[in-house]
Amino acid sequence: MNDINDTIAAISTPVGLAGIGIVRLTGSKAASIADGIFRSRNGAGPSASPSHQMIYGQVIDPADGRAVDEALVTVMRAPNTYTREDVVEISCHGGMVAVRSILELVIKRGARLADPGEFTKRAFLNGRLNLDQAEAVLDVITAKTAESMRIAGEQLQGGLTRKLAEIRIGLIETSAFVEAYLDFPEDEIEHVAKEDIQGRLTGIIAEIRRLSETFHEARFFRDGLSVAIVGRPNVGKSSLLNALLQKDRAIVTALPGTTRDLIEDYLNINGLPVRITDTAGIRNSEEVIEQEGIRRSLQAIGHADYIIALFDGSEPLRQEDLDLLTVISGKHAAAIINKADLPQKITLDPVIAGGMPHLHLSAVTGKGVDELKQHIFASHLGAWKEERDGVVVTNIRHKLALDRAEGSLEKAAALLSRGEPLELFSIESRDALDRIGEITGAITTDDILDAIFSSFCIGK
Ligand SMILES: Nc1nc2c(ncn2[C@@H]2O[C@H](COP(=O)(O)OP(=O)(O)OP(=O)(O)O)[C@@H](O)[C@H]2O)c(=O)[nH]1
Ligand SMILES: [Mg+2]
Repeated sequence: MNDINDTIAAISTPVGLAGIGIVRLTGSKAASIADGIFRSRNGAGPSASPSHQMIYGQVIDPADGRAVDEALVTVMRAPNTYTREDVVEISCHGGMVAVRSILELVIKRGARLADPGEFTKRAFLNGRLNLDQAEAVLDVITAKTAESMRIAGEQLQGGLTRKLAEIRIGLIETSAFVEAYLDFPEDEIEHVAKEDIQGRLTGIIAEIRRLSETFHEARFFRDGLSVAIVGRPNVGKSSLLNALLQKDRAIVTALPGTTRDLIEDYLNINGLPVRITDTAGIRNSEEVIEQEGIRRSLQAIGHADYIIALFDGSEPLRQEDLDLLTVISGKHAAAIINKADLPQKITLDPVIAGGMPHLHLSAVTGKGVDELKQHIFASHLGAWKEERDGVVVTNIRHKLALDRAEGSLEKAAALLSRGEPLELFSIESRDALDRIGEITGAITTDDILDAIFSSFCIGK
């Protein structure tokens, strides 16, 4: 376990061709470490710099006095910083060399290389962010559409924290009411008191459930919706991928068995990030490479949230098409009939018999492709418009904690209506409070924190 009192450092920008790169330090020695490697134009070291002001100068290798790069250094003193500790940011040239050299220098001067997410972990441990806000930082960084970013941004700004605080206050008030009643257990007020508690509880349960249910749709904005295009060879899967992406992403030829591997890309449908996968055509093949491709296609069917089963409308259904219908039966899928620009020879009965929605389109002319996009969106986010103004839950950890809180309160309500002693009610309501505390990080363990922050990038 790394020491939280260490001063840590990391490259906070991607290492690669870029105008500037930033090496960031946090901890009590941040400014003094920077003093040892930086010479400002006016001679004053970073530790003498006013807080939150940039100073211009050169990064120097103290071993030989050599100038490493020209840089702007900002010292930000605790507590008005991301981590609530002293933070130093060294902005130098981007690319592979400058940032790495500077990182090496600060590490030689006593900084430790930061773990993934360690800056944000400190922001949480030092009370600047709640745990749900800290998690939202990662969601902001990984957001693939403006809508995903908006949702993550609201969570980062404390939208979920405030909603949970409301629920928490409601629960505490109800518990206080119960405690008060326990002190004056007179028979004639019992009936009124119990009804009131019951009413409050029902309201809180409904509120928690509403929040938890937003997860079913909202999660796709965080994790993306994964869609696989599958079908026998030559039906136009790669052509459809290209038409959806509006770019020449996959090789298309008239030869069956063109695509051998999974081809993935992202598509933005009304702000929903959709990871779309083109697959190898499924058929009986003796060829080893193709067999492996087909194995991966079947795997993709297993992993996708939604399956586009593609058929060639210009030909009658073949045995391979019927086999595909069997493979995907019971899965969340749509039958898409391609090549609508050609005379149609397909018989749709076996497709329709499965109860799957079906659409006609042409990957070559593009007719029907927008309708398919809207269909994909609506198939998973049918109710999204009504939801979008309220607080939503996108993280499975939060959803599970809400469900457990709801479960405890359901138990509390049942105890109450069975006329069990109110003391038992208090145990359940306290448990619900703990579950909500797990979301915000009021209650947490090292394991939970490690699991959350290890998925961050280094430098955040
Ligand atoms: N007329 C017409 N031809 C199409 C359409 N979509 C695809 N094709 C043609 O069908 C042939 C096969 O297209 P691909 O996109 O490579 O088919 P695929 O399903 O990816 O095939 P495999 O990778 O072999 O499994 C190509 O000659 C395409 O030009 C369409 O909508 N209309
Ligand atoms: Mg293909």
